[in-house]
Amino acid sequence: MATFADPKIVPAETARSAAREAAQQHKLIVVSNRLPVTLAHEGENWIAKPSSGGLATAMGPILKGSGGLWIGWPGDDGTLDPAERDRILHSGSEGYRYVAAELEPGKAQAFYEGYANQTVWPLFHYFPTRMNFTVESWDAYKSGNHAFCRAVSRVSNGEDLIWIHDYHLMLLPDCLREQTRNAKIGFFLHIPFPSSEVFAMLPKREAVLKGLLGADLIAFHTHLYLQHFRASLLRVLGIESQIDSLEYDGRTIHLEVLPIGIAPEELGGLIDHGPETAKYLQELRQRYKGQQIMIAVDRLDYTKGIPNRMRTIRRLLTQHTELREKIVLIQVAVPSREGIGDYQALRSELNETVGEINGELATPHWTPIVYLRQGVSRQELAALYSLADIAWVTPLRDGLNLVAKEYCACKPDGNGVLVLSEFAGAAAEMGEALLVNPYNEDNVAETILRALKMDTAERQARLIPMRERVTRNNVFVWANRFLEKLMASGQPREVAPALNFTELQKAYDRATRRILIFDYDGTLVPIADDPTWTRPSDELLRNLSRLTSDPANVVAVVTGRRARDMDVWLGHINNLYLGAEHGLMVHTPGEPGWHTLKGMNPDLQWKDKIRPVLQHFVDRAPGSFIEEKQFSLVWHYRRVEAEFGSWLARELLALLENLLADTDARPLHGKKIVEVKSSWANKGQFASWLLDRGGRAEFALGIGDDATDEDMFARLNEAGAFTVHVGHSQSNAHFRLHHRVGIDKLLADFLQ
Ligand code: GDG
Repeated sequence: MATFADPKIVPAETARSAAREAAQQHKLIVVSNRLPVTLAHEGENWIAKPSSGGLATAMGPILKGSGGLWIGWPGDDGTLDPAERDRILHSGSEGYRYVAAELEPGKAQAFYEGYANQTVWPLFHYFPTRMNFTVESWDAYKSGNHAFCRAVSRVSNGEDLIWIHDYHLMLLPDCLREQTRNAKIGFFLHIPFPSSEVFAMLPKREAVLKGLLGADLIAFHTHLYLQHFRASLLRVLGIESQIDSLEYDGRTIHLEVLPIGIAPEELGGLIDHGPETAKYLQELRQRYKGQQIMIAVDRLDYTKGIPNRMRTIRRLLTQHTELREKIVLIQVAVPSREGIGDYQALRSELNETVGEINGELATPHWTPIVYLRQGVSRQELAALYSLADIAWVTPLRDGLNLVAKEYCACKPDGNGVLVLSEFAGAAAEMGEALLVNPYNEDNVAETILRALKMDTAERQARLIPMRERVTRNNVFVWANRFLEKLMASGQPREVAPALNFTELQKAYDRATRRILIFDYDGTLVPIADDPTWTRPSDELLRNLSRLTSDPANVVAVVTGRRARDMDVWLGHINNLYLGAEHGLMVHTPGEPGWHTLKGMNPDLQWKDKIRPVLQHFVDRAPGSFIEEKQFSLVWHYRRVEAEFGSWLARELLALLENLLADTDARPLHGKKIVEVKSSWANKGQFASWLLDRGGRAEFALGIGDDATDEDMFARLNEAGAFTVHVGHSQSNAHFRLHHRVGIDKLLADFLQ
């Protein structure tokens, strides 16, 4: 059996020092809703009381080593003078700085108990009917996040490692990103990320996702939560992602699965080396001699399934009377969020249920449920875990659940059974536990019965591997991995500089001959849900007419669309060159109709082979449709459910690669489309042709927003043109415009 001294196990010190080393190069700033100390009244005075969570234990050495600091709310009521508050906080410090986030007076409660704990918390734990939303609570959430942002900005030099924790601060990454592109911002979500179907119910869902996307690294406890997050990005914002990253705002955002660990030595070590724990344990053993003990430790929260547990024990003791006086459930239930109605109701419900069960079943020598509606010390907690034959950990939903891991750490001989809800994130790592569906109380009762009867060999065979894992994947290793990932992320990518309008204007004004090429959708007009809705605005038509009426200008609009659309929308503008079907079809001013570029005549036999394939995808995905152009076929899936559409598109692309292998046609994945077209039909060819026709131009400009514009940029760059990418993707263009509305300004400027 492995022990903490086992050399195979990553010693906590190694992990600590690696993280410390990483953090030493930058200052580390940890941000969480609460500081790891709480300001509390002691008689007349305020004192700083440390809280001994695993996070504080893990971060302490790293923060000390990096000269870092921890920002959070210290739990005061706002009446303390700030200098005095900081002095008291400093007196409680563990060798690094605590910085108080200054929430607006009277807003701390609304921030904590509003959107965070009455909207996000219930919904993310799959309790939509408990969700409560008000505009005021959203305002308090926003202003709370801004207050944290100000606190970080005051102490950060813009180059730090910033590690933000949890659902209270989901807007903070983006608030900070607006102020700095150089800080590395990491976000860890401690609670579940729900299925996209459930997430979609969240009021302000777009703002929450955009808030998170300010980070360079976003990490979750389980792979499932990460997948839910990706699906929500696609469904709510239409953002596609890879399994471990996504491109957004010109940055690569990394996604990670990092289940948090515990500090096993901190708690487990108390069993052998803590005299208080040993004494307490001895007393408990004496007290419960001859009985099997089941331990449950939870915050008093409706997600933890405490009433279900109470109903289950009643059922067990009613159906199996032989268990009476033989088993005891010790339930530690620490009051929490007592200002919220649901929590008050739960507290009353449990008082009543426990009272009823004990009243009905207890004997003069025995009480079936020992209910502690209060916290116990870490020493007592370690003794209780060590005493217990069974840990009864059955939350209805839980981000991870540390109690499951703590129990394993306090069972050095492995002689115990972990009964664990499959809806706790910890279940993903603790497959040897007896996994149960907490909603099926019959099944939980049977499982508890099985655990009570389990022999020592099976108990050990199950618990020891989990214990080893808990020891190895401890909270130091977790923090270390997060910081390593964060250090490696956020490497600024080569992004083109923003377009300088003044410079461009000067060059435009100086030139006596100019060539201007514009893409249509996403550049001159916004992308619309239906491609037939993107008719040009009157203002755009006026601007294009005025540009083309200057004899110094050769102006073209080139698009992937059909010639027919371009004719209808732009055909009446004099002197405007038009390129359709990615430039393969051309309309030259002064000449009637359209012709193919350079008289090309591509082989189109592949169309007959591909059309039925696309039709099959249309049948599978209601809302999708085929667009037939002269030289290409397009499958549009903008109106298909986002995740399904994207999945089918990937399948279709793979299929087309095979089917088209011996033709000159190629599939292209555009914005919510899959298009098949001749490989040599591209906007680069069109740009070449126009440059030849335009003669010696002193000024050339090409603007576009999607992948099909890249060939045009490459060709125009060779000609020394201004090339401008609209948006945030990687591009060959020399300049970048954040948003297409900038084009309206640009056209207006040219025409001044
Ligand atoms: C959130 C997520 C995720 C409890 N009673 C006492 C006491 N505790 C300690 C336990 C444990 C902690 O509190 C509770 O942690 P959980 O993981 O069970 O749950 P949450 O508080 O809801 O935490 C959760 C976690 O964040 C970490 O990411 O696992 O899913 O909801 O450490 O031991 N400690 C003491 N006395 C008590 O009476 N000393």
